[in-house]
Amino acid sequence: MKDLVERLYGARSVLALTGSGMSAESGLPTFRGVGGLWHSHRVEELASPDGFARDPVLVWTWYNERNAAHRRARPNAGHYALATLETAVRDFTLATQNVDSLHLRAGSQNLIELHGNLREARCDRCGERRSLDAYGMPIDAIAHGCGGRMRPDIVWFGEALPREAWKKAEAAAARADVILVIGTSAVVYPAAALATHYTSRAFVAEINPENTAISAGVDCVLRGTAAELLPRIVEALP
Ligand code: BV8
Repeated sequence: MKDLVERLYGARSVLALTGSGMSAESGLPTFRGVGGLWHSHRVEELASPDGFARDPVLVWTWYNERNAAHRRARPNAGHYALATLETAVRDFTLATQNVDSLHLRAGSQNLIELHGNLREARCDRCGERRSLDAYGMPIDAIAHGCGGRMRPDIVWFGEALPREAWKKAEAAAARADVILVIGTSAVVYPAAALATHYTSRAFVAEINPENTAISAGVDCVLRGTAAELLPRIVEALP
């Protein structure tokens, strides 16, 4: 950890990439861990355009449940530590795969939501948007007047990431002196590539209680949780 703190202190530019493990200590289930989201649902049925076309009510039922869980959840000490770290680093970018808005609620400013978020729905035909409150999308409002369907403002498997968001994340990875990879199994692309393919010079540190697809290739592995390690790292900064 000492090496990482020294590098963070001397860094001009830092990128943090987070995944669902970031929100585990806020009580939200991860995707592939024990009791993870995918264990009770098949990915294809829920997080894909085909799945939505096949059964929009099932997909919205799942996303409404998650939206309600997100709103009940609170940012944890790890989310707040990243918001504090952003104030200590001149050029700090936070790219998250999460759609739970917890980084936003913790005060992170330069935030890129690579896979979208659950704050809004949009019509898949005319693009009209509708904010999602704590009750989510009413099932009888999925069909839109234009003939399209209201869908979560989320990036599903097989869909391209938002162009601007991806370009910004790629550029942040390319100029980063340090990349923190926190709470992700690093199996979903292209997000995972930010820590491996889009950087030539960064010191890459992984914060995760378990081994991941990129553990063997990073410069520093801190085996622990986001809410435990991130505050300690920030507190150790001179
Ligand atoms: C695309 C939706 C092309 C929102 C999600 C190579 C290049 C490009 C694409 C691909 C490729 N190979 C394969 C693909 C296709 C696919 C993909 O990556 N498949 C994987 C499964 C093999 N990628 C795509 O389809 C992407 N689109 O490539 O489009 C294209 C281009 C042009 C034009 C048209 C098309 C789109 C990917 C986005 C999919 N949407 N989410 C939602 O429903 O939430 S992905 C989903 O997985 C979530 O966003 C999630 O965040 C993400 C990654 O999972 P993790 O966050 O890592 O969660 P996981 O459970 O796996 O891991 C949790 C980790 O936390 C664990 O390591 C655990 O140990 C750790 N942990 C647990 N507790 C803690 C902790 N860590 C710290 N503290 C703790 N307390």
